[in-house]
Amino acid sequence: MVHLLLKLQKQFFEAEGYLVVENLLTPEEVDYYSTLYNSFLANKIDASRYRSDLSGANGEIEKITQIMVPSRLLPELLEKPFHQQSLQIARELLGYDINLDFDMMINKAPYTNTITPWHQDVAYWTDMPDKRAVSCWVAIDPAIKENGCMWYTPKSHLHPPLTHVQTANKGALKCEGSEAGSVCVELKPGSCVFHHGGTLHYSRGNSTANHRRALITNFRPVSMIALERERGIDHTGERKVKADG
Ligand SMILES: O=C(O)CCC(=O)C(=O)O
Repeated sequence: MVHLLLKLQKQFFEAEGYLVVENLLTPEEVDYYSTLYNSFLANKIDASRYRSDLSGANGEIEKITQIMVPSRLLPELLEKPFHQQSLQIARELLGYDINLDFDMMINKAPYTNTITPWHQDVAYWTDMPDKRAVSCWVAIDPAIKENGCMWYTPKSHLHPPLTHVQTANKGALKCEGSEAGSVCVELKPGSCVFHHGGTLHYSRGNSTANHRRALITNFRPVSMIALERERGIDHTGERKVKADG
């Protein structure tokens, strides 16, 4: 079997809690996802059930559009390169019992200048006996500081989770975090970054004239996905604050 990752990359992920993989997708593949993404944003594919503004704002313009589980509406996505290759890398990082839990789209609209607050993904999830979890965030547009590329706090996944609170109007969860001591990950379209479920991260707002579109897959052990489903959790959009710690 062909491995996509080097041993050193896996070691980097384990130590730092994130890993950049350049050129996961070809320019042609990025074009495919770009067209599809725009169909979702323009409601040509009706995702209204799974769509919300992560900023918590209720205005006419969505600042941070979040569309959960796009592959439920378009199952063919599961067979396409992003899902297939991010799954393979997730397995190389965390083990061969890992599978897709959910996917999502997060877009920052032009000139909306709204941060995604510092948080750890574990704060969104029910507590799991097996804590292995990894997300893959692929840039569909160039992701730069000015439009809201991701920032990570290295090694933060090695500590107990921080206390989170929910921002207004069922907006995103947030905790304490800082750009100082964190790493800014600018990406070309088609390049991606993996982060552990415990890694502290955030993004600045989009102060540019263009969209900042990202497609995200999230992976965890098959047995933990089954446990989540037993508990009624399918990541279609509900947002709950987990107990502290
Ligand atoms: O795209 C963003 O600004 C935030 C993404 C995020 O928090 C995540 O993928 O876990």
